[in-house]
Amino acid sequence: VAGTARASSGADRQLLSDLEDALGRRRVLTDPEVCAGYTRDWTGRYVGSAAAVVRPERVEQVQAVVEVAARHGAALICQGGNTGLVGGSVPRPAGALDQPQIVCGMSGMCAVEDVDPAGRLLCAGAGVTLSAAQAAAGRAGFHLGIDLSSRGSATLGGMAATNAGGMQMLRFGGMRARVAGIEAVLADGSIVSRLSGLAKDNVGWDPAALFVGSEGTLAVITRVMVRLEPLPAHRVTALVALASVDAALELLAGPVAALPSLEAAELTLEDGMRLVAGEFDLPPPVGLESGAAGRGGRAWLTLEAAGPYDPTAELAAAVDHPFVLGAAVASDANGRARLWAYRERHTEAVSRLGVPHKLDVSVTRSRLGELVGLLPERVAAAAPGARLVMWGHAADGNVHVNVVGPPPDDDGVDDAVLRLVAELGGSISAEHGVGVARRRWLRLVRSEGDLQLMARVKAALDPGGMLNPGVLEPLP
Ligand code: 2HG
Ligand code: ZN
Repeated sequence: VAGTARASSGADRQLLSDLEDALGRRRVLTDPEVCAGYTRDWTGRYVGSAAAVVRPERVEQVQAVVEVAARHGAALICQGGNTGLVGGSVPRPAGALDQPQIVCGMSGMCAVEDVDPAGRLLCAGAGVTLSAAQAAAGRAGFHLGIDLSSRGSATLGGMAATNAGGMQMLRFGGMRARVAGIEAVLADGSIVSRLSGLAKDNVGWDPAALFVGSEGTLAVITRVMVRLEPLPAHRVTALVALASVDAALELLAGPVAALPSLEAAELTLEDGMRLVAGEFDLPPPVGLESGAAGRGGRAWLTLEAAGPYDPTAELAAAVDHPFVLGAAVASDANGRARLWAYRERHTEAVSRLGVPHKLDVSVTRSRLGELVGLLPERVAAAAPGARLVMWGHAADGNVHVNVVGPPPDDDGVDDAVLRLVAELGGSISAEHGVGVARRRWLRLVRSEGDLQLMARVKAALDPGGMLNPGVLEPLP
């Protein structure tokens, strides 16, 4: 039964008792109701089956789990906040693998261990949530330079494993740029640790470069060291309404891109804004009823600027443009949160419509307008009558394409969207990773040589195929 511990066979019972011996009973969960929270993903599209969920609190306990898993030929699926959207942090469905599966929940490794103001570094257990890390950094006068709507649950380990991007990527980069060091347990139980905090250390390979973005397939990340940025004295958010996506992109490519203080530039569209406002009883966003809407409806940019001086005037000047239908501006925390809600609550709003097909794609900035323009007809052709909601990190050329309507296991619309993106020279995964969801399309954007390289590194580090089997592997 999906989501249920399946301690049916003698081998499984032995696995459980070995895990309990290694970790203590309270760190090994088998109750089906408790396990269900770990075996089902946030969207409900991916549901798997696990023999047990384990919750280590120290790196030695992670080593013990790895050792037991290796002895039993079990698969180990690491999970942070379970906010991933590609099915990579929940087990595979019952019967999909011929190994028992163990979910390794990392939220017990939840200590922020060090904040170093001089070195501008924060070191924490892999299970520390982004918001806990943000709070610890904030108390010392810093921020992490990375922010996601799922900050309350997403963990630093999960964000590193998936190379998360988010809303401030245009200014500070994604996790690959933010991670300064890492500790991880390999499939043979050995520990790799590169947490010296040295700004310069050029002795050979960088394990962080290998493990960030490896989606739990090469090692279990147990500690993460991230870079910090000084908290800006001023921060201002603007929600700017425009007559069309083309107008929004024109504004973004011109005066907005030139703003030295810009930290976020997010695009939302009329259908999504109406949906969010309706689902959460928010007042209509600025500009919803103003002016005439262009092809594809109105569009909004959520812009954020920050710095040592007040950037309000330069932001206002940048959006003083005939295309702008209206703008709302806030610089206090509550006012800013109210403006951000229209953007941040898209994921939640779409989920209320049903189980969405989620495509997280990117193209170069110069082709973003073309992509957003073509998507409605391609989606309508592949899935007549389906509802398409799009939004994204416009400055990164990243669009989140959500389609509600087709059954979860019908991937015709996924195929149509990803083929369009590949035609435009884009990527089938901008920031959510590959997981199991994008396996089928890896060959659209990676050569045989690339895939061989990945397979060889995987075989060298995880010869028994223990770590997140299936994830990041192309379908035959
Ligand atoms: C966002 O930017 C997240 O809102 C989630 O990456 C995207 O739900 C999605 O499709
Ligand atoms: Zn995103």
